[in-house]
Amino acid sequence: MSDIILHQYEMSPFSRKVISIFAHKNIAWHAVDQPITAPKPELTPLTGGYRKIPVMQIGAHIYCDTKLIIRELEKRFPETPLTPPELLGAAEIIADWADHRLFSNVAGPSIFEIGKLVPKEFLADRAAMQRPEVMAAALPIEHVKAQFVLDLQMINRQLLGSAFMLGAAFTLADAAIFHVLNFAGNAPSLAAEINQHKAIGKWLQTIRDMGEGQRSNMAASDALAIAREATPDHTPPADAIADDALPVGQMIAIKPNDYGQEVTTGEIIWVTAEAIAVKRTDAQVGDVLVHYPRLGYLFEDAS
Ligand SMILES: N[C@@H](CCC(=O)N[C@@H](CS)C(=O)NCC(=O)O)C(=O)O
Repeated sequence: MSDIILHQYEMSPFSRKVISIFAHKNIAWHAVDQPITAPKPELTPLTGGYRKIPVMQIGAHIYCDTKLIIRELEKRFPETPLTPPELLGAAEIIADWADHRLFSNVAGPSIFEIGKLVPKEFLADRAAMQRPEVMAAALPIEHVKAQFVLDLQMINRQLLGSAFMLGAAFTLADAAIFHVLNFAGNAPSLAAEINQHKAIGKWLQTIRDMGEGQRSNMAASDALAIAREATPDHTPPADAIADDALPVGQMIAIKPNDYGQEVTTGEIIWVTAEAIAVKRTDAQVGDVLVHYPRLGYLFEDAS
């Protein structure tokens, strides 16, 4: 039986990003359905607060954020590598652009157009996730759509010359742009713009045809039981560092620096230049090790 559990929901674009990696690597994994709005009482015992989707669980190890989840999959499943080392920097920069800038040009118009398909509390939940300054800076919807059209032109230019974003093979750059455009396709006016570009349509279909890896479903209660029965491994990775700002043993509060700023508090077990692992003890699941990337997260002393 596979150890990989993905806490996700069907409509979640960021889950689709990770699922395309499962497909590429043909990984066997379990899908646990989580609610599309807060509260998430069968997720937060694992994360300690973080409510974004997806979250990957392996035993009592909890991985937050797709950036980190994908790095972990690359380490654990090196047989079908995702991104060659000489393209990794470019792929990560493109992924960051897609996850934030491209996504923000898609999220507003999509939610506006698919609003009727989602429960009415969805819109209030998403509005509450935004920081006040983000809400205040909300841009006119027609402008955002026009920006999306320009984004599509850049993506298309790249795909006219190669099968995938960075050449002949699927990489992280494809996974990151794919999940956003695949989601955008739910909104009729954005789908119409995507359909203007044959190369993009063909590339989207190629990635859809890759499938989802070996997927099976799991109940959330079973995932919680797995965490409860497992003991997290505290051994630091080979690239662990000593960092005076994040000393091992200190209690630390972690939250995203963009939207959805729920806090996870735990004891630092190890840090690398790019990631951090903290230990939490939860009444439902016992000891868990929660892993975060450092890019995009704020850390505050909680001792
Ligand atoms: N930086 C995060 C972003 C994840 C994200 O924004 N996920 C969306 C769903 S696709 C989310 O959590 N929305 C709020 C929710 O599901 O409660 C990542 O890469 O994992």
